[in-house]
Amino acid sequence: MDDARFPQLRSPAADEERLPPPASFVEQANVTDESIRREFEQNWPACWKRAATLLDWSTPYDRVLDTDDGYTWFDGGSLNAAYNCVDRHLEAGRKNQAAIKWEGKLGETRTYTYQDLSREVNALAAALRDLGVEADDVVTVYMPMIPELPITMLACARIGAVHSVVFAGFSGDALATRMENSNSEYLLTCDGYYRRGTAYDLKSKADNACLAVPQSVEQVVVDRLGDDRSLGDDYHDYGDLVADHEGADVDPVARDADDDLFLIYTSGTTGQPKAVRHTTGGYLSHVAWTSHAVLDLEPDDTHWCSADVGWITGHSYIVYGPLALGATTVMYEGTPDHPERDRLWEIVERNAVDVFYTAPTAIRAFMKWGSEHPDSHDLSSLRLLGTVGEPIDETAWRWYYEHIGDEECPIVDTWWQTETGGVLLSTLPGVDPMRPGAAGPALPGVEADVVDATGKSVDPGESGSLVVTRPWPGMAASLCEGADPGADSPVTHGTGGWTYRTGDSARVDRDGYIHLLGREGDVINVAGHRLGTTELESAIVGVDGVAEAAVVGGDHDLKGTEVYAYVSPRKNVSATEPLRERVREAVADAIGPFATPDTVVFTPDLPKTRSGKVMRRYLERITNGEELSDTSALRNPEIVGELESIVEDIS
Ligand code: 6R9
Repeated sequence: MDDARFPQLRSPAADEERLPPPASFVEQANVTDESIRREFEQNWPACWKRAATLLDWSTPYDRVLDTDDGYTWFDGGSLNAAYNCVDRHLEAGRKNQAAIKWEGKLGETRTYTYQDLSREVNALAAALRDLGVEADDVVTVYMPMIPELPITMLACARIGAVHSVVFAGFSGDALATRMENSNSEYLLTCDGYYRRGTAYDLKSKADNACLAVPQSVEQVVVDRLGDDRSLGDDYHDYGDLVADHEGADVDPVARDADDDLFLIYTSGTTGQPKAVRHTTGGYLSHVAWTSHAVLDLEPDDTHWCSADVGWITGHSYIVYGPLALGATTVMYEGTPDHPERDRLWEIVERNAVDVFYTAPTAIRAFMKWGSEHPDSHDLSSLRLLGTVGEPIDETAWRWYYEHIGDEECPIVDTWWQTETGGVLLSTLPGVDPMRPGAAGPALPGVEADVVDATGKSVDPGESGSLVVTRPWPGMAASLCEGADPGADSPVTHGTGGWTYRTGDSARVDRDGYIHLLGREGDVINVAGHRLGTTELESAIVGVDGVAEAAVVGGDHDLKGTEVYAYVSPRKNVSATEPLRERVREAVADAIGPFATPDTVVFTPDLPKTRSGKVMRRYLERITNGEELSDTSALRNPEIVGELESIVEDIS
């Protein structure tokens, strides 16, 4: 992808701008020592012990990084994640401090102190054990944004079980694929959830998934809707299980540093979602350290990351990072514009939120709704703002800085991925100047580069592929699998050194700040959600009457990218509205409604090379109204003009 989509990021003015962090922030920041990068540099990887010291270990580790057999962070050490996120805060005298503040639909709220959280986690952990869950078993969690979701994650962690949270917006089919892949025999879900005041069913999707997988599954269901519907007797009621185990005290199971903490599925370049496995020691250290150094969290803080716990952002910065540090974490159910467009600001004000972390796609929506919504609330509790998930353009950055932060709060534009576990690129808010539109340099201890197709570093200002050239504690354990030469692994370890190909394209400026330009290849990022084009295409070609399909991203003011599906019907099948609807439904069924194509373009043929490869790059240019200068590589160049006029007609 070239960087024409983000012209703001290319302007020389943006490259030179440096906004110092506000002095009032620096005075109190967790990390203010400018020498920190040098220290990490001189003493790498030993400096990462700073991250591990934020945790309590059952057994101290022997070495920070062991490279004898793969990459093991904090080798020899053992710890329990639930102990670190709950028990030790009780021992530190904070049992009455709020751990989770939950904002439900229409003004409904719940607060769990650390003491409450401990009680709930212990009761559920005991119940899971009674159901037969053992250490290393995979427990699938398919829940919306209710407190039972983090409680379940922590209950699993307490007994050493591996949770696999599946975003509640995924379809039953997508849930089944993930449960089958991980051979998970336990599913914790709920009857339904609320969105914009309407109740949605989840239980029947969960039931369909259980029917579709070969293994037999024990289901535990939270009664969220409270409508006393009969759900059948093939499941356990979450409330009853917890009540039956009230007062239980379950010893936290010490896990080796490289034992799995959880699995999470993400879209890759292949048709199948891939399982990303995160470790207990490295992952937890990394998210605790980045919550401390990048989000500047302190135990007394109220932190609000507005993501869904079903994605990695929610795992790391709603649940594990803030709770490991003993802070208060806010979670909310629903949408930012219901009941009113000031919902988020009302929540910030009422909970005196200190740190707010959201996605550029949300900021663009706030901007469109108008500054009167934040302006009508007292947001002076805010100290730091963060963004994650996609590049943030300079206009949205400034709006966020002025209207939400009142020019008093630094913004951290944090770049990372499901595979990285936690933040890898960001300014340190108490140390580095900010540059709107650039994520910033690599964090201390992290080394990143932008390279060309041969792996050579490109000059400042040139775009290329973003690579990370050293391991880091939060790296997924699954990342290095198949790292032997020739295997299709993103990690290579050879004469050229250790390299992880991130799949993003980027540009580095003269100060070493990295400007992200978007995904390379077959992954698109829609409203901060990663979608594999192959996954969508295979759902579409499964529709009766469809011959071929290609999916690309089109520029969108709010979502950043929207999904365009180019579909060619089979011979003698007409391109009708019902077919279009079936295409959309097929994607909603296979993946989830959030992935439904915004636009379905029917075409007699797709642009192809002489060898028959679909040229997605051409389709992307056509979608975005960009010139195609040379179509000589195509077998069917005539289709280009035809598609250009179809696309022009719809936009
Ligand atoms: C945490 C998360 C990862 C992809 C990543 C990149 C994009 C994330 C970004 C960013 C520009 C940022 N991305 N943060 N792009 N600036 N600050 O989002 O994980 O769902 O795995 O997505 O998101 O393209 O490769 P994940």
